[in-house]
This record gives sequence, structure tokens and C-alpha cells, in this order.
Amino acid sequence: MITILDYGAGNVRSVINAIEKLGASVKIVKSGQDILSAQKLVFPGVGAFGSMMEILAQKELIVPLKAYLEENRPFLGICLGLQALFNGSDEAPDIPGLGFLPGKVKRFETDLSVPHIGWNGILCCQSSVLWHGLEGNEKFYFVHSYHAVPDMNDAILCTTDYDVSFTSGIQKGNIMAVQFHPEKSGQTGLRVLDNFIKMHEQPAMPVQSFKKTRLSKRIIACLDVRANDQGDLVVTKGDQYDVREKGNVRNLGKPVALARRYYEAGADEITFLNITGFRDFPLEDMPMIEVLKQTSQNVFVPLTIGGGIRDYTDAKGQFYQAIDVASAYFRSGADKISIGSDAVDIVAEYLQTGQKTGTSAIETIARIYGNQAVVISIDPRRVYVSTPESVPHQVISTRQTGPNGENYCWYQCTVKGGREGRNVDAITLAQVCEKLGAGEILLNCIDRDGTNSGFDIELIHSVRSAVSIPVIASSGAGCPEHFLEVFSQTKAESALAAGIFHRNEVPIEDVKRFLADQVEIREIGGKS
Ligand code: 1PR
Repeated sequence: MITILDYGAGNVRSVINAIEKLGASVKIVKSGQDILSAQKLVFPGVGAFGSMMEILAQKELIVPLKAYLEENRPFLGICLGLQALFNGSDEAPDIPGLGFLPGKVKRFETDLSVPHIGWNGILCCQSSVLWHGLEGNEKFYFVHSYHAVPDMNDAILCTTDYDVSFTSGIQKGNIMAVQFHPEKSGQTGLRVLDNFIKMHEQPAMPVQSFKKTRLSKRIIACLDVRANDQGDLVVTKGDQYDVREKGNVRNLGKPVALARRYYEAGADEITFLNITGFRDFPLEDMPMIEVLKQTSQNVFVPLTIGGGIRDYTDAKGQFYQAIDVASAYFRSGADKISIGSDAVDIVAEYLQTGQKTGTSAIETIARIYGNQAVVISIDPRRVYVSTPESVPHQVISTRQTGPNGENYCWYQCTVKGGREGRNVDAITLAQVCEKLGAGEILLNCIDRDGTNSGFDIELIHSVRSAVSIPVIASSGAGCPEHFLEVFSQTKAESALAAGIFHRNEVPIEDVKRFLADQVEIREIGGKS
């Protein structure tokens, strides 16, 4: 029996699913007594350090947790569950941590994008029961802006490089914790969890070791989901956002089955976009929640979901906040949510007032679930202009000239799946969203969507250069070479595709095989 400390913020369902998949039963902590009577305790910390410690205090879980740790009983902390063990964090300087290990948690200071999101390796410093069956060259999924800095080295279990070398695992007796997410790290992660469940008598040491670890570029499969005219939830795909062919919604498969296929093929992440979320409010349109629940039972890589995340009043006058929708998604297995239309309205308002309200969906969700959980999905369209001064927007010079020979363009943000344009450009949108607390940008391009003509490199380069959070390049992938192009000509951290994967024109395996010697990627076939 594995006891899980779920304090109610973020995706604990994936940890439960992973442990159950491994054949163990799970008990959720309801009170401090459940901690004291646990045989093995897993603490999957998610969200923000301050709110985590406050919730633990409100629920009177801090004293029993400290007692459990002091008794040296089997403990596995994950992500914030590692950070909580230290004295405190720069993320919430006034709120103490558990103080089990001396040291602090600090924000990454680097020119690389923060959060550190994606698949990176580990350098093992100590043998551990967690390492059974690992070769040492595996990659794990990380997502965090802060990292532990122990005062003493003796508890460091492993380190990872992200510009600096940081502590990615600690071990003191039976107390173990990892900064990465084993429940999101495919087969390798499941092995680490299984090792904790089994608690072999002897520790193990992986045979190989990297000299330095490197963050991989991520390949993301995207599933645009909506109900077709018969009312079935299907994966669809548009050409420049038009998903109808001869009047019918294109049906490219079932969401849960396709997501599983992509996971098994080596996708580093899966994104679901509920593309009619702007009119079908997700809390009334429960199938998407069901899709997430079912997917997270068998897919152990990160899941992002977008569509309809905004404040909403239903026909009976009941008011829902965007965070209610996000919370329902996180509880159902999402690791990140993505906000599209609402982000454009939030930014338009910010540009008028110059003030943060503190109440926007971006701010409220980031405050509770952490910046890394908030992705902004941008649906821009090129607008050509003859001079940079002719519009009050961030204009770029383009090599792809306009219909009247224009050498400049700006990227107009749209809402409602491209149906309406707004007076906001994509570069400004990304910058303001970063300021408001977004952790990642999913950068689509309506002109390229479904064309197989390659990513819009100029757009991606301009947006990525303007922000310090990771950018997912999206729209237009037609062959493996397009992925190489986007990774070599821009600093995008990941690239997303839909049509070529759905139609099996270019399987994910082929993209990864092609990139293998040219770009740092997570290998498929055995590892991770
Ligand atoms: O506005 O917060 O409700 O979110 C709605 C979400 O649905 C947004 O993220 C928006 O991008 C998405 N969406 C809305 N309508 C469409 C549509 O296609 N009609 N899909 C749509 C956007 C774009 C990409 C696509 C890539 C790669 N899909 O996600 O997967 O362009 O495609 P490709 O590789 O085939 O070129 P809200």
C-alpha cells in the first residue's frame, strides 16, 4: 500500500495512475493520522511553494510529516515534494519549508528559458534503491523554475545540468526525493516508481554516466478535439483552421486511442485542444474531462489541455471562474492547461490600463498551480504592411513578401479558433503573458496550419527572442527536415505537429530518427 499526500493542487492523478499501473494500491492522505500510519509515503508536490506550505499547514499535516521523516520511514518526494524538505524557498521567502535538510531552494539564474521544462538526464552521485535497472543514460521529465541548493553534499543523490549543475535528487536514509516527475517520464519513470514500491534490499548504481546532461528538444503531438456532426468526440484537423471537408468535420480518430499511440511512438508530450471550447463550456461538456481521465491511465508523459479556460456564466446564472475549469482539468490528469482566446482579451485589457488585475485567468491559475502549468496558445495570422510605422504593433521585416510586394508584416492575434481578429500582435501578447505569469507559449500560425509547408521560422524566431519562457513551435510541419529547420534556426524548445502524425504520413519515430544525431532528443526504443 502506497500512501499519497495529495494536498489538492495539481495533477496527483498521474501519480496514482502510475502506481496503480504498477500493481500497488493507493491510499490518499485525509488526515495527519494517515501519514503517521503510512508504510510508504509519496509526496508529489505540485504548484507553488508558498501555497503548498500554507495548505499543508491549514490541513495540519506539517507536524505528522516531520515526524514521519524523522522516523526515517520510506518517503519519495517528487518535484515540490523535494523542495519542501529544505528550510525555505526564494519562491516564498517568508514561508518556511519542512527544514528536514539544511539548504534553500533558489530560482534558476540563467540566460536559458525558465521554467526548465522537458527531458533531461541525471548524473548519479550515490547508489540508491531507486536506480535498479537504470543504465544511467535515461532522460526524465522536469518542469520547474526553482531548484534545491543543499548546504551539504552528503544528501545529494543526483545532479542535472541546465546551464548550472543543480541537485535533481536527494537521499538521506529512507528519505528520497527527485526533482523530475517519474510519473511523467515514460517507462523509465515507471521503473523508478516501481523501485520505490519494491524497496529492494540493496541499492544499485547505474553503469553509465553522462559527462554532462542536456535538455532535449521536445516533439509534441497535438490532438484538436471536437464533436462531429453526429455528436461523437473526434480528433480533427484543419487546413488553416478549417476542419470541414465537403461540409463534414474531418474525423481522424478517437482521442484516447490516438494519444496512446503517440505515447508509445515516443511523443515527449501530448496536447489536447478542445477547439470548440469557446462556445461549449468545458464544465458542461464533460467528454473532454473523460478523455483526460482515460488518457492519463495509460499515457505517462505530460498532458496539456486547452479550450474554454475562461470565466463563464451558464444559462441558470451560475458563475464559474477560469480556475474552476483549470482545476477540473488538473484533477482529471492534465499537467498544464493552455489558454487561447481569453489570453488575448486579458492582454488587450492590460495594454489599455497598464495594470495587472491579479484576477485574470493567467494570474490566478499560475498563483495556485505554478507558472509552469500555464501555457498560452496563440493563434496568429500574418498581416502585411508597407512600413514598420504604419501600425502600432511589433512589426518584423520578412523575406516572404506580401501580395503587394510588402517587406514587413505583423502577426495579428485571433480568438475563437481564428474566427475573429484582435488589435494585439503575437509578440506583445507573448511578452505580456510572460509578465502575468505564463510559463510557456504554444505558438501556432493560421497561415501555416495544415499546409505541410514548414514552420513559420520568422514568427517563431521573433516571439522566442522576445520572451524568456519556453516556446513550442507549431503549425506547418510536413517532414522531419522541418523539425531540424525550426530547431537550428530558432531557439524554440519544442516543436508540435498534428496532421502528419494523424495521417501517418510521418510517424513520430521517423522524426526522432532523423533528428537523432543532429539535435538533442529523447531517444525512443527502450530508453525513457
Ligand atoms: O480559445 O482558449 O478556447 O482555446 C481553443 C484552442 O483551440 C486554442 O488553443 C486554439 O489554438 C485551438 N483551435 C481553435 N480552433 C482551431 C481550429 O483548428 N479550427 N486548433 C484550433 C488549433 C492548431 C494547432 C495545430 C497545429 C499543427 N490547432 O494546434 O495542431 O497548427 O497542425 P499541423 O501540424 O497539422 O500543421 P480557447
